[in-house]
Amino acid sequence: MKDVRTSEYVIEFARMATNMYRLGWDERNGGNISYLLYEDDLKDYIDTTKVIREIPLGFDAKELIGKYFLVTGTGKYFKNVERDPAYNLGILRIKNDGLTAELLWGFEDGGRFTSEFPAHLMSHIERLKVEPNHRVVLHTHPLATMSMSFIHPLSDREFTRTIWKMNNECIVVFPDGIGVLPWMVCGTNEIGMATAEKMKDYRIVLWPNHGIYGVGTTLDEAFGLVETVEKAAQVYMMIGERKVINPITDENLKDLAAFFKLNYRKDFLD
Ligand code: 2HA
Ligand code: ZN
Repeated sequence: MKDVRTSEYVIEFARMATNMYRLGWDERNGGNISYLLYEDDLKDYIDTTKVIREIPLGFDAKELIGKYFLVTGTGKYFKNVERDPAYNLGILRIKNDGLTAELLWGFEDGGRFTSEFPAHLMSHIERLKVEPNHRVVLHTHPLATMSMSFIHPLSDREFTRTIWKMNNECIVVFPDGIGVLPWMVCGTNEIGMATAEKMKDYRIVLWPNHGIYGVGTTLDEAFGLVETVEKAAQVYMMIGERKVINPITDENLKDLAAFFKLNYRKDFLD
């Protein structure tokens, strides 16, 4: 067996954690990522018959039985993932009872998965229903998006409209818009269920006063969604109270949608 730390997915995952830390998105133990892996990814690296230990999930994930996830650990810092992946990350399989994670690699200090793992798994379940190639759930605390959530109305429509109008690219990258939750206690099954409910329609979910979720078929895609929202939120925060005299209008957005043949949320434009 080859060293898991030399696998393409661990290297890419760890690099992304470093990048997100450097962007200032993941202070201390902020943020978490989970990445759906397949037998084919594991076969050269892990003996999947050897379970290191079992960790209760705290909810029923029967839709994901037998699926493998590479995931960040609770209390672990993004800053440190690349230096020591086997301590900060774990590879888990959802056991055939649907209630337990089987640790196959990592969490070498006896640690466990991120406190947001229920929200991740519930989101994986919903996204797999609409996108069979779905693989990544990413949660992070980007500065401008968080800041904007303190001062902007929190409806899917209003938040999406404003972000769409901060950069022409936004409606092209996420024509499906942004789902916005009310303030909720993080780390609970309740916020997990509310996030997953939004994931039926959206690939981006805002947790006001806290951070954001992005999903994708690849790490790059999930990251790119969050990066694009964050850039638009930076523009919004930089404009501040000043009067916008050259806006992106609803008509402009409709022209973009027509040109790029976007299946966008039509009810979000006037
Ligand atoms: O993992 O970001 O939401 C730490 C968090 C909790
Ligand atoms: Zn968080």
